[in-house]
Amino acid sequence: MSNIDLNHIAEHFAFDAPVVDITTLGQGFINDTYIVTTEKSRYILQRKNHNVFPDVAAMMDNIQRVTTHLKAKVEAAGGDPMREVLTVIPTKEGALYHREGDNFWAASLYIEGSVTHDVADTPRLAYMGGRGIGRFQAMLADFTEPLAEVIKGFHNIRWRFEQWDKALVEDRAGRKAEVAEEIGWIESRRAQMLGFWEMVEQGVLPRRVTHNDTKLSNILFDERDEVLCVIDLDTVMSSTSLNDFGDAIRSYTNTGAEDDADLERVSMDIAIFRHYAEGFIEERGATMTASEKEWLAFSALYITYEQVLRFLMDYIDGDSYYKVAYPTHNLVRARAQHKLLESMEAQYDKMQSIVRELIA
Ligand code: GN1
Ligand code: MG
Repeated sequence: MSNIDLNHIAEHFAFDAPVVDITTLGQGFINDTYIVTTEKSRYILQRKNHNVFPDVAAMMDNIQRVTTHLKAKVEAAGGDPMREVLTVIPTKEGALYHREGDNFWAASLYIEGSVTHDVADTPRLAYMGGRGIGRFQAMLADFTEPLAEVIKGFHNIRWRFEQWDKALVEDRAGRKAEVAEEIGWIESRRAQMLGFWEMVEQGVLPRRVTHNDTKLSNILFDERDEVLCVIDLDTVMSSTSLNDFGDAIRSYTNTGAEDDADLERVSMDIAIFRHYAEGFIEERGATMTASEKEWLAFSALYITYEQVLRFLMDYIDGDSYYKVAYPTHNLVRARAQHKLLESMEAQYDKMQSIVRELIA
């Protein structure tokens, strides 16, 4: 990034005053993120990853439409739309992003006084995370226009099976033979998982706005640890929004790490499940259909299964999608996610009865 003149990039945006400082905001595997300080306020400036997001214009258009809708809802409820919803800062020409060569840049308002958390290590954080995503979805329950599909077939298991079948035929890294047992995990649940997706295809489960990256760190909290705002809207798309619940359960409830080599440590913490579900249903229960309620708990199994498939497929493909720290990293991840899936399956009846109890 050193050869990019960030001051020059920043000049293209409609900030409120001259820029005095630009610093890197760490982390982030996908985009490069900076904090821009002007004489009056602070902003987030991001270089969007064009490999992951081939159509940045469509992505920014999704974000603009969704945040416009959210702001109207927050305003009507007497909240502060500038603090409770992400604000896209356009360029001086009024565009939602600035293109410079092969790089795409976008800016948003920095929400002062906000904090983030990485791990849901207390019941309250799990509950608050559920409320944050539940409220986000409730405010978008009447957003019915289709959104651009920014990543093809993201949680569409039919599409994942197409990629999977091809990966097995090609066996690009010559690793297929050594993972026969793991391949069996995928095949034995194929019909069940396809059955879930068919309900989305047939409209039994409605398509809604789905965030698609509901980890805890994508929620901003205020100084009293109340939810302020859901961020990282790059992957908002139309699909079943149950998957936002499922992916949160996959990440919040794991007693081990996503890539834990010690499978003894990996399981689903049913108490954390309950706290997250409680917060989520409090906010979202009223806008859910009967079939969404019935399949809410299953979405955790579906998303975790999909994650086993994606890690294992990437191992078979020779690690072309996920960054790996060592040669069997994707295989270790697949095994750990499979252990989590088994733990969810063993506790599925309990998950279902918790959901039913909370909805009643
Ligand atoms: C990727 O944004 P990040 O790193 O949290 C992936 C998710 C996976 C996750 C697994 C765009 O998410 O779908 O669940 O890794 N995002 C994309 O850790 O592929
Ligand atoms: Mg993300």
